[in-house]
Parts: sequence; structure tokens; C-alpha cells
Amino acid sequence: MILVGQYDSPYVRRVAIALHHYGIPFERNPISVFGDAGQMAAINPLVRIPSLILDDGEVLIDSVAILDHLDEVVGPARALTPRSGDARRHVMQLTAVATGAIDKAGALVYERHFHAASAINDAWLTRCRDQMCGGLAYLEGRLDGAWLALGRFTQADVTAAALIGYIKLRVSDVDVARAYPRLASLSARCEAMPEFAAARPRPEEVMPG
Ligand SMILES: N[C@@H](CCC(=O)N[C@@H](CS)C(=O)NCC(=O)O)C(=O)O
Repeated sequence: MILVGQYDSPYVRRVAIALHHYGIPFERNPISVFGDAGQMAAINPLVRIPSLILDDGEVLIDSVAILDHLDEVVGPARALTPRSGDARRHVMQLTAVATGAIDKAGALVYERHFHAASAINDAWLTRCRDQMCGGLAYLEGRLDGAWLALGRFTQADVTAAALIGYIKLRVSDVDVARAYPRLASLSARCEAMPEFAAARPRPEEVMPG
């Protein structure tokens, strides 16, 4: 199978981390969602990443649907999101807050990146930042042990760590270590794991200017 997208995307990254964690072999097509939009449109009608091209050619899009498929492939005993019940709801709630914060971080980054300084809408920027920080504060408040949920490593940790990695990369004016020390230590713990190291963005995986 082929994972499409660059590792500066936290969504691509969380899929890659899950693939490595599960020991599922894959290739990667690191085309840029912006620089290679034509090629991307032929893979994903939304021109977004990630996509996962399965061995029979079927293309899965959206990290939620891709991770759901991978969890089904490995089975409930190994899945990073529990299959049902309170445990599933709990992990999904925390994961949803982390993906929501990623969305707002992304909106903030795009506003800054694609507009000339004079055209940036400061009110929108502030709103995105407040929403992102709301998500970060929520997660920080729920982290009272090594992991976010169920006393073990779950998809909530993967996604929260991908969020922190993205903020450090693209929203570096947020001082994560000072404002969110528990998330900073979760991130450090996760980034030391081989599945995270294997999905680290290379210097050339950047947004075009
Ligand atoms: N809900 C989607 C969000 C994917 C997403 O926002 N990807 C970003 C990169 S991090 C993207 O493709 N941005 C380009 C665009 O939306 O035009 C998912 O979970 O896969």
C-alpha cells in the first residue's frame, strides 16, 4: 500500500505512526498537497492529504476513515481506538479534540502563509488561535498520567503528539513547554518511540512559499 502525503501534515503523520506501530509495511508518495495539486487531484478529489492506496488500487481518503480501516485490519486487541463502549467513546472524544485543534492550527497557518501581511484577518487569526488553545488546554487538563486515556497508549496519544509536533513546526510562537507542560512531556515520550521517529518530516517537506 502507498501512503500519499508529506510528514509535515499531522494527519498524514498519525496514519504513518499507526502503520509503523501495527507493523504494516507501506511505501510513501511524498508529493505536496500544494506544489503537486494536479497529481493530488487524480488521487483524491478533495486535493487533500492523507490518502492510502490499498494493494488492489482502492483509495481511502481522510485520516479518520484510514485509521478505522487499519484498526479493523489489526483487530480489536491491537487497535489504538477501542471497538466499542465507554473506552471507545473516551478515546474518540480526546482524539476529536486533538484533531479539532489540528484543524484550527492549520487554519491559522494557512491564513498566515497564503495572505500578504496586509491582508491577514487578525480577528480570524485570534479566533483560530483561541480555539486551538482551547483544545490544548482541554487535553492538558485530562492528562494526569503517562497517557491520555485508559492508562495505555491509544490513538488519543498519537493524535495529541502529532498536534504538538505540528505546533512546534508551524506555530512556534506558542511555547508548548511553558503553557502545556504535560502535553510537552507526552510529546517527548511519543517522539522517542520508533514509530514516531520513522514518521518525522524531512527538511524538504515544507509548504511552498
Ligand atoms: N479530515 C481530514 C483533514 C485533512 C487535512 O486537513 N489535510 C491537510 C494537510 S494537514 C490538507 O490536505 N490541506 C490542504 C487543503 O485542505 O487544501 C483528515 O483527517 O484527513
